[in-house]
Amino acid sequence: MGLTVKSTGNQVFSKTNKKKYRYQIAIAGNPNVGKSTIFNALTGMKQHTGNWPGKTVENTTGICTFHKENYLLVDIPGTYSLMSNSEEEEIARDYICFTPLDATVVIVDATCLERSLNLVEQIMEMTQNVIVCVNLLDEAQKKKIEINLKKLEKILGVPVVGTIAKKKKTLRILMETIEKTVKSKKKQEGKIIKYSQEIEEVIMNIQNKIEYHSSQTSLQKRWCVLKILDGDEKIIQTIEKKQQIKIQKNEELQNYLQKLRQQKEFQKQYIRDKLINTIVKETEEICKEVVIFHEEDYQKKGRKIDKILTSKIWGIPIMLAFLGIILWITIIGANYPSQVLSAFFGKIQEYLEAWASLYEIPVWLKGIAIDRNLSNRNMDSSCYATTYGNILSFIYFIRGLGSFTKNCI
Ligand SMILES: Nc1nc2c(ncn2[C@@H]2O[C@H](COP(=O)(O)OP(=O)(O)OP(=O)(O)O)[C@@H](O)[C@H]2O)c(=O)[nH]1
Ligand SMILES: [Mg+2]
Repeated sequence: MGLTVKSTGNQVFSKTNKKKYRYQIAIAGNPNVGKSTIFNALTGMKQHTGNWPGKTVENTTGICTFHKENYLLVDIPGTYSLMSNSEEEEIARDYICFTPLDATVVIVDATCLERSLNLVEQIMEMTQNVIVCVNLLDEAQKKKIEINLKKLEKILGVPVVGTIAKKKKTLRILMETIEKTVKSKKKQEGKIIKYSQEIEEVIMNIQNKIEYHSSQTSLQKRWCVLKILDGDEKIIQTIEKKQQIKIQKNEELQNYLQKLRQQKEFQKQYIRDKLINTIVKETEEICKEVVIFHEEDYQKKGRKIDKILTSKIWGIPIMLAFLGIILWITIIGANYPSQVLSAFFGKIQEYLEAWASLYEIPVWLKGIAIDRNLSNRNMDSSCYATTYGNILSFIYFIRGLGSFTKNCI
């Protein structure tokens, strides 16, 4: 059975009815890559989608029925990293990390694979059964970008599927891959990032000082160590609570860490940069292998614009200039179209009044249909609507710019 409306259904997951599904799948990815569009297509739900980042700020769940089996899909907020720098990142990280998931689908943007792959690598460090879904293939085609999906699959060691969210045929292939992954007896483990030799040695040392649960996989153990090394106390507390591992009260470990932090390169601010740099370099290398730009000039132009918009010198002034323009449109600019509309309706009213007098239309009917007060009232409400609309766009614009500056600058 394919993905018909009947098969995907409209059932909304309810917390009290957990037996409704057999498999639990997370849908993760950068903001604005089509997570909610794919989620909606698969579940038949109407989660809000739009062409600006940061709309989904909480987990949304829905059921997708495929080959008579129910899958609980969870649309988690879009993030650029899982270092828990923001509320969205924390929600996404905690969900992926501490929920017994059958698979995690990471949606990536085919038009900027490099940025998306950073998140893929981070997710592959923390959970098994990852499926990479390269979405927006139609946009990539327009920009003359080709991605070698087979090669990407081989390098990452996890299934890679190409999709165009609006094409159900491509989503069927995604569901088939999910089905194959969750039904496979063998837990799949993808490529693990190898850090420098000295970091790997420290990872081993820390690992030997921790008492893990027997149920923990080697991947989970490694991830715990990386977080301890990274030194983010909030994550460490969550790991202690959710996985019942003694970290802060583990004297041997704390003594070791204290000594380690005396070396400059293992101090929190340096080690985090090192870990991130390794991931970034790795994704750069992968992209060199799998992405082909058929129109170099187009790419160069795009990169130049990106460089200016996100540069430390020009980024903030450009953002302020945009804010100024929006403020001007909201307060002054919106009056011009309002005046044009007012003049237009005023003229129509004059014609209608002349016509009503000519045909001796009853006063009560004239009052309802073309009375000046009434039309003025309508004009007022249209003005209110315009202003309200502008204020809303302004708020959304500020939100968008906020995440833009946070993530790019
Ligand atoms: N051309 C094209 N547009 C797409 C595709 N997938 C999604 N879109 C569009 O991309 C925009 C963003 O999609 P969303 O589904 O809202 O993205 P999201 O990842 O849920 O975004 P956040 O909730 O902010 O994280 C929407 O305008 C979609 O219609 C695709 O495969 N091709
Ligand atoms: Mg969304």
